[in-house]
Amino acid sequence: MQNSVDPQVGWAPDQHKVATHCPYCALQCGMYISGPREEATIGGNPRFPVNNGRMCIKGWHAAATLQHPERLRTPLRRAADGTFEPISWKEALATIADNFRRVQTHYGKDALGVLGGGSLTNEKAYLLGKFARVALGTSQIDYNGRFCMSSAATAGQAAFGLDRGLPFPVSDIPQADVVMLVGSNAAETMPPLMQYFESQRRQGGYLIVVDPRASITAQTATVYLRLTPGTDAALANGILHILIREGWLDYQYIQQRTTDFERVKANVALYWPERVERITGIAEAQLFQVARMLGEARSAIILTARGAEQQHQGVHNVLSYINIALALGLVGRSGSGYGCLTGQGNGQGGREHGQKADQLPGYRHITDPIARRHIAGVWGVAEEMLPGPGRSAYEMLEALGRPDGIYALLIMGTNLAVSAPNALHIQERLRAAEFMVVVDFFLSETARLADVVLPATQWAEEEGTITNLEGRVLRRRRAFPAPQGIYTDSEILCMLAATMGKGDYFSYTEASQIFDELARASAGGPADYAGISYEKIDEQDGVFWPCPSTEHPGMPRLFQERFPTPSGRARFHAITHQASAEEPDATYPLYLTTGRVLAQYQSGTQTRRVEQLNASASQPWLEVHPTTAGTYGITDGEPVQATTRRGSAVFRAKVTGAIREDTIFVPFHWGGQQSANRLTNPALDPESRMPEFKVCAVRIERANASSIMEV
Ligand SMILES: Nc1nc2c(c(=O)[nH]1)N[C@H]1C(S)=C(S)[C@@H](COP(=O)(O)OP(=O)(O)OC[C@H]3O[C@@H](n4cnc5c(=O)[nH]c(N)nc54)[C@H](O)[C@@H]3O)O[C@H]1N2
Ligand SMILES: Nc1nc2c(c(=O)[nH]1)N[C@H]1C(S)=C(S)[C@@H](COP(=O)(O)OP(=O)(O)OC[C@H]3O[C@@H](n4cnc5c(=O)[nH]c(N)nc54)[C@H](O)[C@@H]3O)O[C@H]1N2
Ligand code: SF4
Ligand SMILES: [Mo]
Repeated sequence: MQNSVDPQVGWAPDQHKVATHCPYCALQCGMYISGPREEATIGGNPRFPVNNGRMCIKGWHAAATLQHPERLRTPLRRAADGTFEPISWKEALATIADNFRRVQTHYGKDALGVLGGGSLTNEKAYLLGKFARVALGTSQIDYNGRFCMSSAATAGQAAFGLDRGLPFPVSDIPQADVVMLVGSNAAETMPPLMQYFESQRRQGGYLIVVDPRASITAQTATVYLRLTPGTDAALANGILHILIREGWLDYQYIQQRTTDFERVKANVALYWPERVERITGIAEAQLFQVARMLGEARSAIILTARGAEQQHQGVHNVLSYINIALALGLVGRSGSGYGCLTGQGNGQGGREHGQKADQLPGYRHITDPIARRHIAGVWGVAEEMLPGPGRSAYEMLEALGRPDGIYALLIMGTNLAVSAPNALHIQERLRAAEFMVVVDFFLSETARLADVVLPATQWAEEEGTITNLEGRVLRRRRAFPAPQGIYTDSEILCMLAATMGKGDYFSYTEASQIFDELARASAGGPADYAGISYEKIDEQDGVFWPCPSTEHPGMPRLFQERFPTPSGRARFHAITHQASAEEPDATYPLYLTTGRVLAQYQSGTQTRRVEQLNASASQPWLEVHPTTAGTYGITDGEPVQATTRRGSAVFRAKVTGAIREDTIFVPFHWGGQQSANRLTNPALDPESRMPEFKVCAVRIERANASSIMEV
C-alpha cells in the first residue's frame, strides 16, 4: 500500500496526498486525502487490500467535518444561566483538576468515572486507561464497546480462549462454499465488504442471511431466514439438531479439537424442527435446507453482527452459532471459521488496551497478578496503586449521583445521550453528575449536558493506529496540522495529568512514543503488539496481532493448530434459548428492533453535519409492514408515534413488505423527539453487560403532522 509513500510523512513523493484510513467503521477503508484543508478531497486507495479502492458515501464525504462551521474551537464552560462561555485552556484545565480533586476528596477516588469509545485510536484508548488508573487513581473506566460487540467478545473468549473479531482476513471469505451472515446488514454498514460476498457467489458459493428484515443485504442471499426477533439461539440449536440427526458433522475435529460436545448434543435434542419453527417462525423445510447447505459444504464461514449480539442473551446467541461452527470443524481451517463483524473504527483495538473496566493493556485481566506486575513495571508505579475492576458502562451511568456512586465524569469519544438504551433516563442520570467533562469535535447531545467541553483534533489532523475488524493494525496519518488552539486527545490527557501533578507519567511528544509504550505494555498478553511499530505497519499492509517480536510477521489466521485455552481445545456451550426480556403483549403488541442506515453513522454527531449525507437520510423513519400499517390506519410518509414502557418518539412511516408483520424497525442516529433510544430496553446480558437494543415491545399509533414538526 504505502510503497510509494514516504513513511515519515505519509506523502507520496510525486503527489500531495496522504495515505490514511476512514474515520468511521471497522472496515477502515484505505483512502487518500489531499489538501488544502478548505478543499480537501478524498479518494479510495486501490492498493489497500481490504477495500481495494472502494468506499461508501460516508468515507467519500469524511472531509466535510474538518471545516465545519459548528466545529468547537475553544474550551467551553457552562455559565450560571446554563449557556456555554468560551474559556482559555489554562482555565479549563484548572477547573477540571479542581473539580476532580474536590469530588475525589469528598466521595472517594472511585467517585470519578471515565468513559471512552471504540472510535479512539489505540494510543488514545491505551492512554485513557492509564490516565484513569495512574493520574486519577480510579477503577471506574469503561467504554461504549459494551454497547457494540461485547457479547461476541465474551463468547469468543469462552469458546476459543481469545477474542479477535475475525480470526482470518476478509480475503478468505470468497473461499467459503457457504457463508452464513447473522444479524448483519453489511450492504449498508460496510458496503465495500460486499465485494467479498459477491466474489464468493460468483464462484458458486451460497449466502445465507438471518434477519427479521429483508434488508438490502438479505436481498442478495441465496437463502433468507426471516426469523422472529430475539430467537437466534433457538434457530442455531435447531440447525445443529438437524446436523446431528443427519450425521453431517466433523467427528474427528470434535474429538481432537473440542470439549463438551456431548452436553450440547443432549441439549439440542430438545430443539426438534417443529418446536424451532414455532419459536423462530422459520419453516421446517427451510431449516433443513440451511442445515444441508452447511453440512454438505467443504468450507463455510459463519459471521455474526449486532442483530444477534445486542440482546440480553447476546453471548448465548453467539455461542450457539459457534457451536455449529465447531461441530462442522470450521474453526482454524482455511476458507472456514466463525467471526464477528466488529463495528466501530477501532472497535477491535479499543477493546484490547485497557479502557475497559476489568482490563489492562494487551487484553489482560486486571485481577491477574502477573499482568498487574508487568503493567505496573511499564508504568513505573507500585503494583498496589493499580485499582481493581470497575463498573461497566451502563452501570456507571446508573450510579451517577447515587450514594457510593459516581459524581464526576470524563467522557471522550461517545455520545451516550443519543446512543445509550433508555436514553431519557440516561440523560437524567448525566444531569445528576456534579461535574462532567466532554471532549469532542462538536457540541454533541452529551456535550450539551457537560460543565466543561474541550475541543479535540479530528482524524486527519493527528497520528495514530487503529486495529481493523480483521485484527490488522493500521496507521492513520496526519494530513493537516491541528487548527489553532485545538489539541489532540492525547495532548489533552497529558496536559490534564500535568495539571493534576502526574505529568511525569505522561510526558510524550509524539503518538509513536505512546504506541511504543503500548507495545511494551501488551508484551506477553493475548493481544500482543510487542513486535509492531509504525515502521513495520508502513512496510506491510498493516500488521495482524499477535506479533510478539520484531522478527515476527504477525498472524493473519488464528487457531490453526490449537486454541489458547488451558486444554488447547475449543469449548462447546450448551445453550437454552430464552424469551426476550420484554415480549409483545396486549398493550405493546409489536416487536421494535433498531439499527443503522447507510448515510448516517452512530449517534450522528459527525454525519448529521454533512450535507451530502443528510441529502439521503436527514430524518429517521419507522419501517412497518403494509398489513400492520393497515391495521393502525398508518400511511407511508405520515407521522407515527411509537411508545414503549420507557418513552415515546415520533417518526415518519415507511411502509414496506421487507419487514415482518409483527416487527417495526427504527434507525438510532438521531436525538430529541426522533431518538430510537427513548424506546429501547436496557435489560443487560448477564456476562457481557450488553443492552437489548435489538428487541423490545412497542405500540404504534398515528400521530398528527405537527408532532414531527416539533423535532
Ligand atoms: N452506515 C453505518 N455503518 C456503520 C455504522 C453506522 O452507524 N452507520 N456503525 C458501525 C458499527 S459501530 C457497528 S456495531 C456496525 C453494525 O453493523 P450491523 O450489525 O450490520 O448493523 P445493525 O443495523 O445494527 O444490525 C444489523 C441487522 O440486525 C437485524 N436484527 C434485528 N434483530 C435481530 C435479531 O433478533 N436477530 C438477527 N439475526 N438479526 C436481527 C436488523 O434488522 C439489522 O438489519 O456497523 C458499523 N457501520
Ligand atoms: N438503539 C440502538 N442504540 C445503539 C445501537 C443500536 O444498534 N441501536 N448500537 C450501539 C453501538 S453498536 C454503538 S458502537 C454505539 C455508538 O454510539 P456512540 O458511542 O455515541 O458513538 P459515536 O456516535 O461514534 O460517538 C462518538 C462521539 O465522540 C466523538 N468522537 C469521535 N471520534 C472521536 C475522537 O477520536 N476523540 C474524541 N474526543 N471524540 C470523538 C463524536 O463526534 C461523537 O460525538 O451506539 C449503540 N447504540
Ligand atoms: S465502509 Fe466504513 S471504513 Fe469504508 S468508507 Fe464506509 S464508513 Fe468508511
Ligand atoms: Mo458498534
